[in-house]
Amino acid sequence: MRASREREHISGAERIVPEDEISSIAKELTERALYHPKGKPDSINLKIELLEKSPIYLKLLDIYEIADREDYTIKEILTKLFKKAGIDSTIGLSIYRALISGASPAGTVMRGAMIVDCQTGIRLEPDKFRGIRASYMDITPEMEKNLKKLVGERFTPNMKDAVVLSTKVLNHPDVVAELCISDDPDYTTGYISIKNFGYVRIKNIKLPGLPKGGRAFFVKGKIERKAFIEYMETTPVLINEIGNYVF
Ligand code: PML
Ligand code: MG
Ligand code: MG
Repeated sequence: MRASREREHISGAERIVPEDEISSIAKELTERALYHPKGKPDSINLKIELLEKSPIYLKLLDIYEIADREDYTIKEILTKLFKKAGIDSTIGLSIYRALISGASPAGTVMRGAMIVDCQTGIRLEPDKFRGIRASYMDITPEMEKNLKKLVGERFTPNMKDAVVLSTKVLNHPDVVAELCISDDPDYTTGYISIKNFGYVRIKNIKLPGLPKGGRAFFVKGKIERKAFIEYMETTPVLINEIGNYVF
Protein backbone atom coordinates (compact mmCIF):
# COMPACT_ATOMS: atom_id res chain seq x y z
CA MET A 1 0.00 0.00 0.00
CA ARG A 2 1.19 3.46 -0.85
CA ALA A 3 -0.66 6.62 -0.05
CA SER A 4 0.17 10.18 -1.02
CA ARG A 5 -1.26 13.66 -1.29
CA GLU A 6 -0.18 16.07 -4.00
CA ARG A 7 2.49 13.52 -4.77
CA GLU A 8 3.99 13.74 -1.31
CA HIS A 9 4.34 10.40 0.48
CA ILE A 10 1.92 9.83 3.38
CA SER A 11 2.28 6.19 4.25
CA GLY A 12 3.35 2.81 2.96
CA ALA A 13 3.10 -0.76 4.22
CA GLU A 14 3.15 -4.28 2.89
CA ARG A 15 2.36 -7.87 3.81
CA ILE A 16 3.25 -11.36 2.68
CA VAL A 17 0.11 -13.45 3.29
CA PRO A 18 -1.72 -16.56 2.08
CA GLU A 19 -4.49 -16.08 -0.45
CA ASP A 20 -7.37 -16.37 2.02
CA GLU A 21 -6.14 -13.34 3.95
CA ILE A 22 -5.85 -11.00 0.99
CA SER A 23 -9.21 -9.24 1.39
CA SER A 24 -8.90 -8.63 5.12
CA ILE A 25 -5.35 -7.35 4.73
CA ALA A 26 -6.45 -5.09 1.88
CA LYS A 27 -9.04 -3.56 4.20
CA GLU A 28 -6.54 -3.15 7.02
CA LEU A 29 -3.98 -1.41 4.80
CA THR A 30 -6.60 0.82 3.17
CA GLU A 31 -7.74 1.97 6.59
CA ARG A 32 -4.19 2.57 7.66
CA ALA A 33 -3.85 4.90 4.66
CA LEU A 34 -7.21 6.64 5.16
CA TYR A 35 -6.77 7.42 8.83
CA HIS A 36 -3.12 8.29 8.89
CA PRO A 37 -1.81 10.99 11.26
CA LYS A 38 -0.27 12.76 8.25
CA GLY A 39 -3.77 13.45 6.94
CA LYS A 40 -6.02 12.37 4.08
CA PRO A 41 -4.35 11.00 0.99
CA ASP A 42 -5.62 11.95 -2.46
CA SER A 43 -4.23 8.74 -3.87
CA ILE A 44 -4.00 5.21 -2.42
CA ASN A 45 -2.23 2.53 -4.40
CA LEU A 46 -2.93 -1.03 -3.47
CA LYS A 47 -0.97 -3.63 -5.38
CA ILE A 48 -1.56 -7.36 -4.88
CA GLU A 49 0.77 -9.78 -6.56
CA LEU A 50 1.86 -13.38 -6.48
CA LEU A 51 5.23 -13.90 -4.83
CA GLU A 52 7.51 -15.14 -7.60
CA LYS A 53 10.53 -16.12 -5.53
CA SER A 54 10.46 -18.01 -2.27
CA PRO A 55 11.49 -15.85 0.65
CA ILE A 56 14.74 -15.79 2.57
CA TYR A 57 13.99 -16.59 6.22
CA LEU A 58 15.68 -14.33 8.75
CA LYS A 59 15.84 -13.89 12.50
CA LEU A 60 14.68 -10.49 13.73
CA LEU A 61 17.36 -8.08 14.95
CA ASP A 62 17.81 -7.76 18.69
CA ILE A 63 15.99 -4.68 19.94
CA TYR A 64 17.50 -2.14 22.32
CA GLU A 65 16.07 1.01 23.72
CA ILE A 66 17.77 4.16 24.94
CA ALA A 67 15.72 4.46 28.08
CA ASP A 68 16.68 7.70 29.74
CA ARG A 69 18.28 10.51 27.84
CA GLU A 70 17.67 13.40 30.18
CA ASP A 71 21.39 14.04 30.56
CA TYR A 72 22.19 13.68 26.89
CA THR A 73 21.28 15.64 23.79
CA ILE A 74 20.13 13.81 20.70
CA LYS A 75 23.36 14.89 19.04
CA GLU A 76 25.40 13.20 21.79
CA ILE A 77 23.38 10.01 21.57
CA LEU A 78 23.64 9.83 17.79
CA THR A 79 27.37 10.58 17.92
CA LYS A 80 27.91 7.61 20.26
CA LEU A 81 25.83 5.29 18.12
CA PHE A 82 27.48 6.36 14.87
CA LYS A 83 30.84 5.67 16.49
CA LYS A 84 29.67 2.20 17.51
CA ALA A 85 28.66 1.61 13.89
CA GLY A 86 32.06 2.80 12.62
CA ILE A 87 30.56 5.87 10.95
CA ASP A 88 32.23 9.26 11.13
CA SER A 89 29.85 11.31 13.27
CA THR A 90 30.18 14.43 11.09
CA ILE A 91 28.85 12.39 8.17
CA GLY A 92 26.21 10.68 10.30
CA LEU A 93 24.91 13.92 11.80
CA SER A 94 24.74 15.65 8.43
CA ILE A 95 22.56 12.80 7.16
CA TYR A 96 20.38 13.10 10.27
CA ARG A 97 19.90 16.82 9.56
CA ALA A 98 19.11 16.12 5.91
CA LEU A 99 16.41 13.61 6.90
CA ILE A 100 14.66 15.95 9.31
CA SER A 101 14.62 18.77 6.80
CA GLY A 102 13.33 16.69 3.84
CA ALA A 103 16.02 14.80 2.00
CA SER A 104 14.83 15.09 -1.61
CA PRO A 105 16.31 17.90 -3.72
CA ALA A 106 12.94 19.68 -3.35
CA GLY A 107 13.09 19.49 0.45
CA THR A 108 10.23 17.01 0.49
CA VAL A 109 10.17 13.57 2.11
CA MET A 110 11.70 10.85 -0.04
CA ARG A 111 9.56 7.79 -0.63
CA GLY A 112 12.56 5.53 -0.24
CA ALA A 113 15.92 5.60 1.47
CA MET A 114 19.22 7.25 0.77
CA ILE A 115 22.26 5.03 0.28
CA VAL A 116 25.19 6.70 1.99
CA ASP A 117 28.86 5.78 1.65
CA CYS A 118 29.83 5.80 5.33
CA GLN A 119 33.42 6.83 4.61
CA THR A 120 32.78 9.75 2.24
CA GLY A 121 29.19 10.74 3.01
CA ILE A 122 28.39 10.59 -0.71
CA ARG A 123 24.83 9.59 -1.56
CA LEU A 124 24.67 6.70 -4.00
CA GLU A 125 20.95 6.28 -4.72
CA PRO A 126 20.33 6.90 -8.42
CA ASP A 127 17.11 8.87 -7.91
CA LYS A 128 17.45 11.46 -5.15
CA PHE A 129 13.70 12.15 -5.10
CA ARG A 130 12.56 8.55 -4.83
CA GLY A 131 15.46 6.82 -3.10
CA ILE A 132 15.63 3.04 -2.63
CA ARG A 133 12.58 1.19 -1.34
CA ALA A 134 13.20 -1.80 0.89
CA SER A 135 10.29 -4.00 -0.06
CA TYR A 136 8.91 -7.55 0.01
CA MET A 137 9.28 -8.34 3.70
CA ASP A 138 7.01 -9.44 6.51
CA ILE A 139 6.92 -11.41 9.75
CA THR A 140 4.95 -14.64 10.33
CA PRO A 141 1.79 -14.23 12.47
CA GLU A 142 3.29 -16.49 15.13
CA MET A 143 6.44 -14.39 15.42
CA GLU A 144 4.41 -11.19 15.43
CA LYS A 145 2.57 -12.58 18.48
CA ASN A 146 5.89 -13.42 20.13
CA LEU A 147 7.21 -9.95 19.36
CA LYS A 148 4.14 -8.42 21.00
CA LYS A 149 4.73 -10.53 24.10
CA LEU A 150 8.40 -9.62 24.16
CA VAL A 151 8.04 -5.84 23.90
CA GLY A 152 4.65 -5.45 25.61
CA GLU A 153 3.12 -1.99 25.54
CA ARG A 154 5.95 -0.68 23.41
CA PHE A 155 4.55 -2.56 20.44
CA THR A 156 3.26 -0.39 17.59
CA PRO A 157 2.60 -1.32 13.94
CA ASN A 158 5.26 1.22 12.97
CA MET A 159 7.79 -0.48 15.19
CA LYS A 160 6.99 -3.95 13.89
CA ASP A 161 7.24 -2.87 10.26
CA ALA A 162 10.43 -0.95 10.99
CA VAL A 163 12.29 -3.76 12.73
CA VAL A 164 11.25 -6.20 10.00
CA LEU A 165 12.43 -3.80 7.29
CA SER A 166 15.67 -3.10 9.10
CA THR A 167 16.39 -6.82 9.54
CA LYS A 168 16.20 -7.18 5.77
CA VAL A 169 18.38 -4.11 5.18
CA LEU A 170 21.08 -5.08 7.70
CA ASN A 171 21.23 -8.59 6.26
CA HIS A 172 22.93 -7.18 3.16
CA PRO A 173 26.71 -7.70 3.52
CA ASP A 174 27.57 -4.12 2.44
CA VAL A 175 25.26 -2.39 4.93
CA VAL A 176 26.87 -1.29 8.20
CA ALA A 177 23.94 0.65 9.66
CA GLU A 178 20.55 2.16 9.04
CA LEU A 179 19.17 5.41 10.45
CA CYS A 180 15.41 6.01 10.46
CA ILE A 181 13.24 8.89 11.53
CA SER A 182 9.50 8.51 10.99
CA ASP A 183 7.88 11.11 8.77
CA ASP A 184 4.67 10.81 10.83
CA PRO A 185 4.49 14.15 12.66
CA ASP A 186 3.81 12.68 16.08
CA TYR A 187 5.86 9.52 15.87
CA THR A 188 9.03 10.74 17.51
CA THR A 189 10.77 7.41 18.18
CA GLY A 190 13.38 6.58 15.58
CA TYR A 191 16.21 4.09 15.45
CA ILE A 192 19.68 3.20 14.34
CA SER A 193 20.38 -0.41 13.44
CA ILE A 194 24.01 -1.42 13.73
CA LYS A 195 25.66 -4.43 12.08
CA ASN A 196 26.43 -7.28 14.50
CA PHE A 197 24.59 -5.46 17.25
CA GLY A 198 20.93 -4.74 16.65
CA TYR A 199 18.10 -2.26 16.38
CA VAL A 200 18.45 0.65 18.79
CA ARG A 201 15.26 2.63 19.46
CA ILE A 202 15.81 6.30 20.16
CA LYS A 203 13.05 8.30 21.78
CA ASN A 204 12.54 11.95 20.82
CA ILE A 205 14.75 11.66 17.77
CA LYS A 206 12.84 14.65 16.39
CA LEU A 207 10.48 17.32 17.70
CA PRO A 208 6.79 16.42 17.73
CA GLY A 209 4.74 17.89 14.91
CA LEU A 210 7.46 17.64 12.28
CA PRO A 211 6.15 15.89 9.13
CA LYS A 212 9.68 15.08 7.95
CA GLY A 213 11.88 12.05 8.19
CA GLY A 214 13.18 9.14 6.19
CA ARG A 215 15.81 6.46 6.04
CA ALA A 216 19.48 6.17 5.23
CA PHE A 217 21.29 2.91 4.48
CA PHE A 218 24.99 3.34 5.33
CA VAL A 219 27.25 1.16 3.22
CA LYS A 220 30.96 0.49 3.35
CA GLY A 221 33.26 0.01 0.39
CA LYS A 222 32.31 -0.27 -3.24
CA ILE A 223 28.82 -1.60 -3.66
CA GLU A 224 27.48 -3.36 -6.71
CA ARG A 225 24.64 -0.91 -7.09
CA LYS A 226 22.36 -2.89 -9.38
CA ALA A 227 22.46 -6.06 -7.27
CA PHE A 228 22.15 -3.99 -4.10
CA ILE A 229 18.97 -2.30 -5.31
CA GLU A 230 17.59 -5.57 -6.60
CA TYR A 231 18.08 -7.17 -3.17
CA MET A 232 16.43 -4.26 -1.34
CA GLU A 233 13.52 -3.82 -3.73
CA THR A 234 12.61 -7.33 -4.89
CA THR A 235 14.04 -10.15 -2.75
CA PRO A 236 11.33 -11.48 -0.41
CA VAL A 237 12.23 -11.82 3.26
CA LEU A 238 10.11 -13.44 5.93
CA ILE A 239 10.96 -13.24 9.62
CA ASN A 240 10.41 -16.61 11.28
CA GLU A 241 12.39 -16.14 14.48
CA ILE A 242 12.62 -13.25 16.90
CA GLY A 243 15.63 -11.97 18.79
CA ASN A 244 16.04 -10.46 22.25
CA TYR A 245 14.70 -7.30 23.74
CA VAL A 246 17.15 -5.40 25.90
CA PHE A 247 16.21 -2.28 27.84
C1 PML B 1 7.89 4.93 10.21
O1 PML B 1 6.91 4.23 10.38
O2 PML B 1 7.83 5.89 9.46
C2 PML B 1 9.17 4.65 10.94
C3 PML B 1 8.90 4.00 12.24
C4 PML B 1 10.09 3.91 13.13
C5 PML B 1 9.72 3.03 14.29
C6 PML B 1 10.63 3.17 15.46
C7 PML B 1 10.19 2.33 16.64
O3 PML B 1 9.12 2.58 17.22
O4 PML B 1 10.94 1.41 17.03
MG1 MG C 1 5.15 6.73 8.02
MG1 MG D 1 6.92 4.94 6.35
